[in-house]
Amino acid sequence: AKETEMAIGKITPKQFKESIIKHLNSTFGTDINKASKKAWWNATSAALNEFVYDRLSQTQKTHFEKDTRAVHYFSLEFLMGRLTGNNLHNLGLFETAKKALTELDIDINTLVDEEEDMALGNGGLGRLAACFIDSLATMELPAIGYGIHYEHGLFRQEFKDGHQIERPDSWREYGNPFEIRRPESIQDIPVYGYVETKFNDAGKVVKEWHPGRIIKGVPWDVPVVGYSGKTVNVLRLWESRATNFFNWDVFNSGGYHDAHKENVESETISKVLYPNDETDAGKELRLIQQYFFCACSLKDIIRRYKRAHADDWSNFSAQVAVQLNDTHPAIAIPELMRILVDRADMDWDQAWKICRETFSYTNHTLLPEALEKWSVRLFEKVLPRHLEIIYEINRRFLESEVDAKWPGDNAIKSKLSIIEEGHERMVRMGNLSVIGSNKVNGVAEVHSALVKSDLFPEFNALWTDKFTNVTNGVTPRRWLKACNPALSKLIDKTVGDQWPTNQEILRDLDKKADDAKFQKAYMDIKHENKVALTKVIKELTDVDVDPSAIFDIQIKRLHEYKRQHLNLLHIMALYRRLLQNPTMDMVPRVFIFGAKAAPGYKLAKDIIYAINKVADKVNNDERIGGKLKVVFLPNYRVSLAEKMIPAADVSEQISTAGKEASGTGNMKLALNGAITIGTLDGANIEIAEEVGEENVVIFGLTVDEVKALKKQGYNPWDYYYGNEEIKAVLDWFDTDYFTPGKPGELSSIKNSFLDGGDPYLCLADFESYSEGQKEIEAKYKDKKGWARSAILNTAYMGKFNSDRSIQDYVDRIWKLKSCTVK
Ligand code: 26R
Repeated sequence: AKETEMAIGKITPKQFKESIIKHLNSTFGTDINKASKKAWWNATSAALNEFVYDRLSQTQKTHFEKDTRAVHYFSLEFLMGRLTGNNLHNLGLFETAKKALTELDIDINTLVDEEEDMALGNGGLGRLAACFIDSLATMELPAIGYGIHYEHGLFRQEFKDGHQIERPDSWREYGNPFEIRRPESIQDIPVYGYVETKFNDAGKVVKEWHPGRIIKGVPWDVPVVGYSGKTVNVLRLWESRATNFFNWDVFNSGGYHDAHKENVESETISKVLYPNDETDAGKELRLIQQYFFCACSLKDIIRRYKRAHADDWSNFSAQVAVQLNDTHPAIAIPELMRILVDRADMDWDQAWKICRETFSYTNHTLLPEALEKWSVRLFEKVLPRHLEIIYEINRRFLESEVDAKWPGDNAIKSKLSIIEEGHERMVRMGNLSVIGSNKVNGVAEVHSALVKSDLFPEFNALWTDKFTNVTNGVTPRRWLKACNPALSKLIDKTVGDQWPTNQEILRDLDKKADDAKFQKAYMDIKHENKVALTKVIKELTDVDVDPSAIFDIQIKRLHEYKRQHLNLLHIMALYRRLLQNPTMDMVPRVFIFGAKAAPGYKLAKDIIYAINKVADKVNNDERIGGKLKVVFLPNYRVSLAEKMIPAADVSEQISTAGKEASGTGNMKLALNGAITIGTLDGANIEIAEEVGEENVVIFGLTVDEVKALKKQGYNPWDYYYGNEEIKAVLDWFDTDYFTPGKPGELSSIKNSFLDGGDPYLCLADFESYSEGQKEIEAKYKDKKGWARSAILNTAYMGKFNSDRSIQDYVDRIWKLKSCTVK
């Protein structure tokens, strides 16, 4: 921390305080006597920004002067959360600001709670992008994040009688001090229209796209402050605006409203984040969003490239790496082809070479319903020229590369084709991404292996070197240092304060794993964090929980494959055991959930309702003496995660093996000393390897066992009739026990397990899960053993620092060099 304060120049709490007061007065037109909470937060942010903007310009200047190669991270989602605390920590100014505010009689924790989350993402993929740009800046790597400046981020979740209600998220209502509008870098983006085939002066056939509409893209820059504050990169987010000149005809002929209608439509593009996680709806607006931000970003990149290289394209792929965060930005591939071939008049082969050297693609899911496909009909309407280019990419690929490897094999051709033939012809964005990329990676070892063997086996046979793995990671700055200050201080005291940037150092904590004094200090902090969460639970749900109970936490989007309903089955089984035997020896346990369901995902919403109803009943049942509590915290988001994770004893990572690509919440929880109960899926496998089998609880079918069971024919009824506890619990869903007077309200869940075929094998894994939970309880009863395991989880999580992930991207994919900013 000391070194950091040197880097950004010394500032005393007194000076920081004066700066806050100055901003209250002259930036926000108020004063210390009448300032609102929001004004205090805004003024503090403005004071901190004085350190940010200087470094931002300095970074941009250095990168330009040195003409550095840079990575451009293209993502439809950046789940940033709050920035005030994070930026203060990364600048080494948190303690200074805290003292300054205390002198003004303001509690810094209350102040930072004023900030709305910047929730421009759904879940794992979006939060990963946010951790990655933190690591890129921290590691002093030249990088830009590109995305959309959504007016509304992920919806706000409320519960009404236990049902999820979605409300719009208006995160910018009170302003956002952490972004700068850059109207000088506006881009014009064409959409719709038709393609004309012409001959140019040289008698060559050329294509001219006559767009039906032009949309303006206005960039907003969010500074990304690296830890130590030396490098400040940017996240550039595009807002859509109508171009006014386009419809003067309509306007002048009296169609005032029609002219405005088109404006409204253009401005709709960046209005709202699609709330679907893992199910593709194929909506026109979503395709336009994807194209809009890719086209803006490529123009921005090319403008910057040309400043140094004019019209010489030969260095383009040496200077520019573009990482596609899933297939969502894959339209960037044909867009760059269009720019090179149609606009720069380059020949196809040369353009294609540049494209393939520029792009790489990260796959984040194997679920078939999440693999993006767009109908040819829609493509033709929105992006007619891109469809032609995709056809040409496809024709050349099939006729040369595929035919050379598998001559005359039409079955393979139809499988590898970018176009899926059928009743409605579709464009497969996954195939386009693989064909147009330099490297393709999965996000955990097991997932990357499945990408090769199950998702793209023929592509892997064609280009083995294209496929690689980069296991995900999380930034320890936000997910330990900032969110768990007490534990961070204990770690500083024990192994020194360099761990936030050096993955190896936490390992030294293992020497203290059996030290009674250290164990006590570590577990006292856990207890204090649980006390703090207890207050949050009371505020949000009005439920009283006991901080000495086991806090068992499952936080992630609500999805059948993540199996919150398996957790629920076990809770109901426990409840039933307690009712049958109220004196049963049991360590009190609080099951805590946080999850949003996609608004159109009926069963996911039913599961939320069921958990809330079971919670109502269990929490108010005096017969069980408070041994079991269930709480579902509303509106799970980054800032709530920061309060839950430090307080977790148990981390639920219970997806069906082969379905969770990686998971990243699993890493955050283990880093903060929660013991994982999990399946051998995604990064859980690597977590177990790192922390040691005795410090996690693994249960359930493996990937191979899941495959074998499905192949042999899985019948959930066998488990229903074969296990009286499963039968009793499932039958409970049909009664009105949890929904008095309304039997059948929870039946959809039972049906999903039985008539629905239990696609995610909850019943098959139930017994093993229940045994795993007993093991958790037995471990917890051994206080010393538990403390040791918790400490070793923190100690051995170094691998899952997102700096390590970024280093893997640098070595295996981007070949970037760091650049020191003076
Ligand atoms: C196509 C569209 C509807 C869509 C599909 C899927 C939109 C968003 C998604 C989100 C998916 C791809 C996602 O978030 N995947 C998660 O990525 C994390 C980061 O790699 C993983 O840790 C996690 O396992 C995976 O589910």
